[in-house]
Amino acid sequence: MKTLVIAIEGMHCDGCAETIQGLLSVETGVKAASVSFKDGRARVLYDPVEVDETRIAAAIERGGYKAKLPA
Ligand SMILES: [Cu+2]
Repeated sequence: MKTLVIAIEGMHCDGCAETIQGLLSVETGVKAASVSFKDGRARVLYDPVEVDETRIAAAIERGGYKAKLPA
């Protein structure tokens, strides 16, 4: 299991964070996700066999937000 902390742009309120949390939690391989509007980022616990960072970022962007993978 791996943890990814990913910066997110475009959240306006706690509702946005909840929306993203929902998108992440249905992604295959994601075991847990917590999104903070205040911090502008998500912490995602995932199984690297089932999903990778690119797909996690894509799940966030499906909601209309911008995800920035750590360099
Ligand atoms: Cu919002």
